[in-house]
Amino acid sequence: MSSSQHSFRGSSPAIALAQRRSRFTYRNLTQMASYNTACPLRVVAHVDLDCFYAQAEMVRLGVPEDQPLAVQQWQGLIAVNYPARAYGIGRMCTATEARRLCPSLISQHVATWREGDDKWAYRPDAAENIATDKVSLDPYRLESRRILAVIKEHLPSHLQKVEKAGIDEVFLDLSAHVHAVLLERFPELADPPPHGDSSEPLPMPSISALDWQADALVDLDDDHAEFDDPDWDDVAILVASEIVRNIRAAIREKLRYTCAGGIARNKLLSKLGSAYKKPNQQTVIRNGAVRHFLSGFKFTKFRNLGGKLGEQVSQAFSTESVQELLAVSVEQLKLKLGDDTGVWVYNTLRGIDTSEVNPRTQIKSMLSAKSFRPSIGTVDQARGWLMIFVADIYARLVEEGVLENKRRPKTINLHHRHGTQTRSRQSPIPQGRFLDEETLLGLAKTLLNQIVQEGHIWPCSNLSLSVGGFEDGISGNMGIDGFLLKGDEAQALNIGPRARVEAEGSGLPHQAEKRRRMDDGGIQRFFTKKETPPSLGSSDSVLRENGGETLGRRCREVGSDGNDGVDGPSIPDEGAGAQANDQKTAAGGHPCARCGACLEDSEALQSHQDWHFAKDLQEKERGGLAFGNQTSVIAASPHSGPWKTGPAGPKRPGRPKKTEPGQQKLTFG
Ligand code: DCP
Ligand code: CA
Ligand code: CA
Repeated sequence: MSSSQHSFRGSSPAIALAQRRSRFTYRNLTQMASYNTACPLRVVAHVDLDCFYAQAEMVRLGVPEDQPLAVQQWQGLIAVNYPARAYGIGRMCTATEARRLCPSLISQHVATWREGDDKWAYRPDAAENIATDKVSLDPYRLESRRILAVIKEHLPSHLQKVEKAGIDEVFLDLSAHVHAVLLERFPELADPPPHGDSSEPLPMPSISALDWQADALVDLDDDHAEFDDPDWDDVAILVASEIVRNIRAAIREKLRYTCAGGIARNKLLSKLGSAYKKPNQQTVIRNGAVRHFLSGFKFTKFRNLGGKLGEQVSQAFSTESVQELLAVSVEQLKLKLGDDTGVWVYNTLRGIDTSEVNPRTQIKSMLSAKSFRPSIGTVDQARGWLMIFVADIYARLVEEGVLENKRRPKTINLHHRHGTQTRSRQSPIPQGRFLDEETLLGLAKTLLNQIVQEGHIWPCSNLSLSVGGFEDGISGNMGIDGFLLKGDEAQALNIGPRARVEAEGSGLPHQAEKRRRMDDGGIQRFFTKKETPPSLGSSDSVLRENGGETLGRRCREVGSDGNDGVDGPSIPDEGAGAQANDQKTAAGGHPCARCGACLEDSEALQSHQDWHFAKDLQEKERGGLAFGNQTSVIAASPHSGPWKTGPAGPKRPGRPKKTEPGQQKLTFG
């Protein structure tokens, strides 16, 4: 963006401005450049694609923009475009109901892999072939990457901080970029502070009116007069809003997608902002508007307050209203929720969120899975599925640069479910030699054979294959060492991985440990990376993104318009990934002992637990989890953007301290 593009208008008399002092200091300005999360001039944006899968299909099929279209998976709908929403169609509808509501609806089934075929494809008869097909999200994953690339291209490479927060959304910390633009447009800001004292206030901005163009502007709080001269936080947010508008225009122009944006001072607010006005709009929440903006919400719509924690808070204070809870003192909150949680909730209700935007674009693991209905009963069938899984995973490995030896996984894991028993086998992937599809398939089959040898494994209701432990490959010449297996790899391949079989609810020692750790976990127990299990209608968790079977809707989602709300399930890093064992369960369903989710039937429960299993694998690869050093305004809080800051997340319960090489410990129920 050039400085000539700026959109400030008007100017107050310079003398009047010189007499007024900014609320911000030179230090605050410098903090912007280093992405300091406590900086009061911080600017964060959230960009979320409108009805993403539906748009992807519209673009692919070249259908007119006003054509109602939904994306179907088996008999359910997983994405609905806005013209179709106008007919009352939402994710709650079945394909049949939707067509009744709108006979001209295009109901496009997702692409599938098919038993006996080595490619995913759009198949007209997919909906009737749930037994032989497996959903492929590759088309959406590819579009997601193209969109991310456009976003990155439109930000200066040395001043970007982009967090892919789901298959169709990103957070952008625009602070450093905006800082650079401010210095360019307001050269007075580059002057040294008076007396060299960085705690001196900045001069007021030399403008009196800001042109917000088409942005939806949240009204200011009552005590903020609209005609107040803008201070630097307003100017910063305006610059950020211009950047977001340009990015959205570029996505539209280059790839034909529309998206919504939210611009505010942190992730919490920007995420609420992007969902505020959809489709194809952006919402600005100035600092002076935060209180007004938040007061209309239920706090259960906030990041991290959608789950168990939110439930606990609403029970403790008999309300879900932000407005009502604002009257509660921090002392009362601490009393009912514990010190850390109390302080964290107190801050969150006031729109304070110091979690970082974390560039985390590299894939850590890939999973390909299938729940069988009906179950499968022979080794040949299982092998057939392994071929599909390997083809699915290998195609994604190629995208990741496995052919060029850029990145490659270190481990492969097979997970098998029979009744309530889950078995898994893991082995290293030999490094130092070219990784081809046959090698992977060979490893997968070896793992299957090991499970088969145990006996009593049929019928099988779920199989999943995953690879993980990605490492940057060594390109160029490799010494001979590179072609030799390291000790533990060789050992594991020779001896075969050891594994455990656990029955659900077996009450093994680690469960007790899990409970104990959670009990003393304070607020941390509420924060896991939120990847709503697919059977709860997850939209784009990493697993889903990485190819886990989309299981369609089983439980009611928030909202009835297909938009699952501002705290929707599409935020891998957010939300109270409720996982306490003592979770209350809804009447009549099949409760998950891990997270308390209530599933419709035992099959759904199994699939859901498979999701947990795969998540555990992912987490394991991420290594030990510890809290980042986040500070809150009131007190040090252990909360931070869970996981995202690499080590910023809760200690995962239920993880045995040590596993043998090649051993995968299951942590169901
Ligand atoms: N998704 C899914 N199952 C769900 C929710 C979402 O498969 N229960 C997929 C399809 C969505 C995509 O993830 O297109 C992104 O999810 P969002 O929650 O962002 O919803 P949309 O992008 O579809 O709609 P909106 O315009 O409300 O953001
Ligand atoms: Ca979306
Ligand atoms: Ca989303």
